[in-house]
Amino acid sequence: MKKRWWHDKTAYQIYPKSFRDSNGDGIGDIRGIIEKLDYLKDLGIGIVWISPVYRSPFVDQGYDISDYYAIDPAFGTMEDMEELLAEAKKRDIAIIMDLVVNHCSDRHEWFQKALKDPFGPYGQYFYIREGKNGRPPCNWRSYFGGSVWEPLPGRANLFYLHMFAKEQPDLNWENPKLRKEIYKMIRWWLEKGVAGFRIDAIINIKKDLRFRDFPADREDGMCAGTAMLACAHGIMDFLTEMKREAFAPYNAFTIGELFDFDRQELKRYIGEDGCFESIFDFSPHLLGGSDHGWYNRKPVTIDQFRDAVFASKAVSQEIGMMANIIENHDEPRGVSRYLPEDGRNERGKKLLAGISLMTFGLPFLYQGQEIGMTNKQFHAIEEADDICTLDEYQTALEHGYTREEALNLAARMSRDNARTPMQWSKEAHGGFTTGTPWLPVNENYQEIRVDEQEIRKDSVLNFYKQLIALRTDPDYGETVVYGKQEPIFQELSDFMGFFRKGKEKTLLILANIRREPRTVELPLTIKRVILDNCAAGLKPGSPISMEGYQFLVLEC
Ligand code: TEU
Ligand code: CA
Repeated sequence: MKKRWWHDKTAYQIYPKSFRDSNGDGIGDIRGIIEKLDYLKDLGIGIVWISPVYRSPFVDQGYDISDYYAIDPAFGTMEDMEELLAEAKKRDIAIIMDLVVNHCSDRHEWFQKALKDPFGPYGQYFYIREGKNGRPPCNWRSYFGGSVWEPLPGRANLFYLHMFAKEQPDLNWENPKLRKEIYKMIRWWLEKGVAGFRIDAIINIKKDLRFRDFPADREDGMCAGTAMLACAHGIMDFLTEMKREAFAPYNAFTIGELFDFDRQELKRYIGEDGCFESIFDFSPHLLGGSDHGWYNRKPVTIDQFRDAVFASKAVSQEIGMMANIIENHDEPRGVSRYLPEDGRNERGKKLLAGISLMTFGLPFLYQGQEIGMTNKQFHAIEEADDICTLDEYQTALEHGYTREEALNLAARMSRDNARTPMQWSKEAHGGFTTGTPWLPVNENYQEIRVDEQEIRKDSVLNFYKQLIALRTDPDYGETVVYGKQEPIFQELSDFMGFFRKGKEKTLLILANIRREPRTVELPLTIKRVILDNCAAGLKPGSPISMEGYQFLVLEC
């Protein structure tokens, strides 16, 4: 694998609205991020992705952009952004922005002009089509519920396409003028000093232009819009052009968010000839999913989780480095989702951290993960802010669940779980704001908070620091970053074991993912315990006995 500057880094996602509020208006902001750069540096972070801070009406929390060249006043000013870039640079932290170019906001001037003149040049920036006698052109369902087609106001039988909310019209990538506008905008930000981009929902930019009906997958007569993606060919033309025209001249770091792509084609996305530097590894997150909605998701076992990670790494480590995540702003908190109930404690959280950081890949943390933040408690659906949660709640109701059941089902996967304010201290609202936070802080902020974990040696936070430091460790760094990953003990249940075989060192990683202890027969002799989440130590020889939820990194 050709070495890249970012391979030994650890990355961190900031959801700016909930990270740190510097002026007491209840909304996190860019100055708040600047305040916390030293915290990130101390954690060992080398790359920071900031979710969208562009001007936006916030129908989808900034993923609906009305001006790509402006900072939303809720987050600060362009000067704040420039200062953030300069301050991050001083600390050797690369800042990457969110690139949301599958769609924009319906308030964007392009769309406003398209509304005025659907057949004019800006109409060509979007997908505007005739309906079937006033009904949508086809039966695709949007990600957030309802048809992907919305009537164009004041125009009989004309519709525009939106894969996400109706306030997020899809941009027409088939139009070379639109593509040029986007590349120009990307270069403008790279010129300003951003190191690259996390690229939102990018697989959606290529449509099957036949816009035909698919067999319905729910009683609503519609079919998930994603079904179309398998029939949409030729996305690589767009992606390689974008790389050539926008990213490559600046050597930008790019990380794609893709769900529906052909795993056989990974080589085209990452690695030496890939159109991106990296993409997120969502293999564990896809487990248990259902076409019918969140209410119908299946529980995921530890063994399924492990096998999904192994299967993904077996392919990707031959090609390039994907990014390991356990959660982000769209997913529930990993510790609430993947750990069995009796393991949702500090020991279990360290184990999950260990798995995520010791498997082959670029570790990508989400704010609050490093202190083991957990899902939010929902008492009523009115507490939900996220459009996706509200839609999934409705879907559950429509399928006969009671309001209480529907609430619990929606809460399990809600995107608000990870969007509650960062828990900095035991002060009001976790020290996130001196005002009233836009989304209430998690009720457990007194127990789970940064200031307490910073000074306690055996905290989750300090375990993360140790794991992160291993990537640049003079003795073990090469093995942790590039060592070949080989599974072992796959026949055991509720257990995850693997080697990382580097040029000079071999590490053995063992995770006993259950409450009961167990003994494990080791195939090699152990030279040293590098990390242990139990501080239980290890007696020489084999078999070894492992405690419940013990996690070990051993040198053999
Ligand atoms: O997410 C893309 C995406 O596919 C998600 O909608 C995902 O299916 C869903 O969140 C699962 O609950 C990106 C952003 O990360 C997300 O926050 C945005 O809402 C979305 O794009 C639209 O921009
Ligand atoms: Ca603020």
